[in-house]
Amino acid sequence: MFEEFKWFPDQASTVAPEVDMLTLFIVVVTVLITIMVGVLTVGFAVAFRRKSESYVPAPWFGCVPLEIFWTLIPVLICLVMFSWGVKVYSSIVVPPADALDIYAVGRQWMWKIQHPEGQREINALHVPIGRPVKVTLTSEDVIHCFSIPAFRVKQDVVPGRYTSMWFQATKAGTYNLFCSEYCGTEHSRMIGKVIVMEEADYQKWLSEGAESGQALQGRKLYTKLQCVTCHTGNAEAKAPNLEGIYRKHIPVSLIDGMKVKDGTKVFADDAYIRESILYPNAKVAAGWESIMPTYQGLVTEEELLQVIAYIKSLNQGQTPPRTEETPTPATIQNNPTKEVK
Ligand code: HEC
Ligand SMILES: [Cu+2]
Repeated sequence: MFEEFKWFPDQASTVAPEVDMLTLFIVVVTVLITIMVGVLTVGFAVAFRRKSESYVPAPWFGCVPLEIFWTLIPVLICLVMFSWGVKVYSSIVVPPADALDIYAVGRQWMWKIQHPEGQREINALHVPIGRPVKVTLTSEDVIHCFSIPAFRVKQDVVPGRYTSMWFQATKAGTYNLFCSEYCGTEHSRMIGKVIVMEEADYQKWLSEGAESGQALQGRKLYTKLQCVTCHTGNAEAKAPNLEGIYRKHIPVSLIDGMKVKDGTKVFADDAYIRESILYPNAKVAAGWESIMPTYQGLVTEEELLQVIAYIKSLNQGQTPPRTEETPTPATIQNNPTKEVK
């Protein structure tokens, strides 16, 4: 029964040893201080016990060196914990710029994962060894928490918002992926596996069964959802050109229906693009009418991620022409021999 027992889960990421060292340090210091306080309490109770009915102890008016000693030492210990904690925390929170982008959507009760190359998986996450991986997270329903104990990382997954986490796996193998935020009846079964593979195996896995890239899926949606009728990318367009807007600063005229100062800009990250699609009037791009319809209820969180991946990949001159065929079931039925792109 105890063969499986481990004090700590595997250390399988770059931050795992750092987190463990810090945890160990805090535990050891806490235990030592607890023992010291316990021993002193009992020892003093015995040493300074009331020795007779008439015994009156000598009055004690304090001791400045002692006060300084027992203030400074705990302060120093706390500062060490604090600065060490900040160092470890910041290395966990800030992803390296070259990190691989992976997207995960949580829902009651499963994890749905998309790779930019088009692979999709449920309750499984394949990652290469030795490369930083950033996971952008969102939820379709309630708050979940994406937790990989062997990597010592966990991050809340919140509906209506993108959060992210990153890690770099150091050991090939299969590890647990948990939801660690109570999210309903079957929360305890919201369990997946993280499979860490050698780079070559990972590349092979990526190429197997990927329908088509995430951005390509997004491109299909871009025509299917009629985005292209307004965002044509040319001079007569009724809507801003979306080519190259990702991670640019965009001038806006209205925020939540309120006029803002000329020259106010917002940062076009994933969250901004998601908001532009679901709540087009939340921020209106300067110089444009707010005629964009909301796509709330028409796109799933997964499709949103695909559209965002597409907009991310969209470079100058790449907006598809408005006339491009959109493969809808109707056209396929009517023209069975016609080739659809
Ligand atoms: C009826 C025309 C119309 C349609 C259809 C439309 N949009 Fe828009 N879109 C606009 C207009 C006009 C703006 C600028 C005003 C604003 O920000 O609301 C805009 C703004 C945006 C922005 C912010 C751009 C920026 O420069 O700040 C994004 C992103 C966007 N749309 C994406 C989409 C996507 C994706 C679709 C399809 C799912 C879509 N739009 C469909 C008209 C449209
Ligand atoms: Cu959950």
